[in-house]
Amino acid sequence: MERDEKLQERIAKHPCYSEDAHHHYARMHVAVAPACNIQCNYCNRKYDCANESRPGVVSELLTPEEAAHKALVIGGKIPQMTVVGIAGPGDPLANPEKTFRTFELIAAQAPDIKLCLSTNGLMLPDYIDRIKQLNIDHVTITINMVDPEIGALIYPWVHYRRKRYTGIEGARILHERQMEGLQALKDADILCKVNSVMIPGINDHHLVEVNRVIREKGAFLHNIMPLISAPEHGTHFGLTGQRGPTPKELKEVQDNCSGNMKMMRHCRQCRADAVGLLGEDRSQEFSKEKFLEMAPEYDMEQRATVHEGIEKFKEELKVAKDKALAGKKIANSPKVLVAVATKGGGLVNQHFGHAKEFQIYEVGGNEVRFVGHRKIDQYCQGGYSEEASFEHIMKAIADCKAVLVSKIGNCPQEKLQEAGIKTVEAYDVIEKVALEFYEQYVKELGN
Ligand code: CLF
Ligand code: SF4
Repeated sequence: MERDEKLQERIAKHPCYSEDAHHHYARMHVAVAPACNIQCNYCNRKYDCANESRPGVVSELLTPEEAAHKALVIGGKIPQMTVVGIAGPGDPLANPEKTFRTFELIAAQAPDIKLCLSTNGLMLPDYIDRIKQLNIDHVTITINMVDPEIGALIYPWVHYRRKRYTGIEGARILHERQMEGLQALKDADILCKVNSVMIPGINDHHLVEVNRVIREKGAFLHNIMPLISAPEHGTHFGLTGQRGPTPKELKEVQDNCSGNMKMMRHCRQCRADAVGLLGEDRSQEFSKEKFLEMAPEYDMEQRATVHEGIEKFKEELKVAKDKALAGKKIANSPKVLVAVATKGGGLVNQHFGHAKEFQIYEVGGNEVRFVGHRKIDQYCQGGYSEEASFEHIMKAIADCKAVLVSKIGNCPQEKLQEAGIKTVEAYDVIEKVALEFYEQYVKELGN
C-alpha cells in the first residue's frame, strides 16, 4: 500500500484529523485528568482545559473505570463513535496514571476504538514509549509560540520537575519540551496535530512562524483556534480585556498558513466530556448519573456493520460530488461564501430554525471548499426571542451570499432577502446544492 493510502486509512475514521470523516464519525472525551502543570493566561482552572475545550465549561470528573464504562456504553449506543480522547479537564500528562489506565481499560475491551490524547506538551517527551505501546496514534500538542518572549505573555508560570519557573525562563522550558515532544512523535510515527490559540496582538502574526516550525518538525495538521475570552470566565485575558479574533481575522491567518500544510477548519473547541459528531453535543444524555445506570451493549460486529454502511454512503456521496463538480468551470468568477445548515452526512438536511451553527463553504469556479463554521443562536425557540436570535444569525453570516437549508419559514426568508442573502431549500449533497446556487448567482451577476 502506498504511504499516502496508509495515512488516509489511519485518519479515515477520525473526525478531527479528517474533515471528510467529521460529517460521519463521532468522538467522545472522558474527563479523567484534573491536574495541570502550567498556567495559561486564557485559562481559569475552575473550568476545563481551554487548549482543547470551550472556556467556561465544567465537566464531571470520572475515574478510569467509570470512563471505560462510559466509552463502552456510548460505543454501543452510538456505533459511529470511533475515537475516545482525553483532553482534560486539566492536562492529561500531568495525570499520567489516570490517563494511561483509562486508555488501557478501553483498549482491552474495545480494540476498534481509536485513542487520542491532547496535551500542553510539557511532559510529553517522558511518555512517548508508553503512548506508542498503548497504540495511541493521535496526539495533539497546543503550541502557541516558538519564541519564549512571546510565550512569557501567554504563560505566567510552568511547574517542571518540582520547581516553578516564571516569565521567559518558564516559557523557554515549555517551548523546548514541546519541540522535543513533536520530534519524538515524528520519530515514533505517531500522528501529531498542533493546536494554536490565536491571541490578537500577542501571537497572531507569529502563528505563521509557528506553522513553519511545526511543519518542518513533521506535524500532520495545524488547528488555529480563536481565543474565546469573556470577563465572566475569570481568566487573566478575560479580566484584562484581551479580545479574541473575528472570524475574518482567523480565516486570514489560516489562509496565510494553508500554503504550507493542511489546516484544520472544522474544530468546535469541544468540552472535556464531549460526545457526538463535532457539531453536536450529546454530553447531557450521558451525564454520570445517567451512564452509570446504563449497561454497556458494546458489539464490535454491529459496529463494523454500521461503519461499512457509512463507508458505502461516503462512496455514493463522492460519486454525487464528482458528478456535480465535473466540467463546471466558470471562468473569472468571484469566490463567495455560503452558509449551510446540516445535521451531518455531508448533506444540506437541516431546517433553518433548528440550526445551532452554519457550516461555511467557499464557492468559486468549480471548487466548493469548507472553510469553517459559525455558531448561532437557534432561531426556533418556541416563539421566544426570535428577533434577538435573528440579529445574531445575521451578524454571523453577513458575509455570505446564500443560506442552504432543508426548509425555512417565510418570515426569516424575507428578512434574509432584505439583507441581500438568498435562501436555497434543498435536501441533497452540500457541494451539489452550493454549485447549483453559484451557477445561478454568476448568471445573475452577468445580467
Ligand atoms: Fe478530542 Fe482533540 Fe482528539 Fe479530537 S477534539 S482530543 S483531536 S478526539 Fe477535535 Fe474537539 Fe477541536 Fe479537539 S473538535 S477541540 S480538535
Ligand atoms: Fe488550563 Fe489547559 Fe493551560 Fe492547563 S494547559 S492552564 S488546564 S488551558
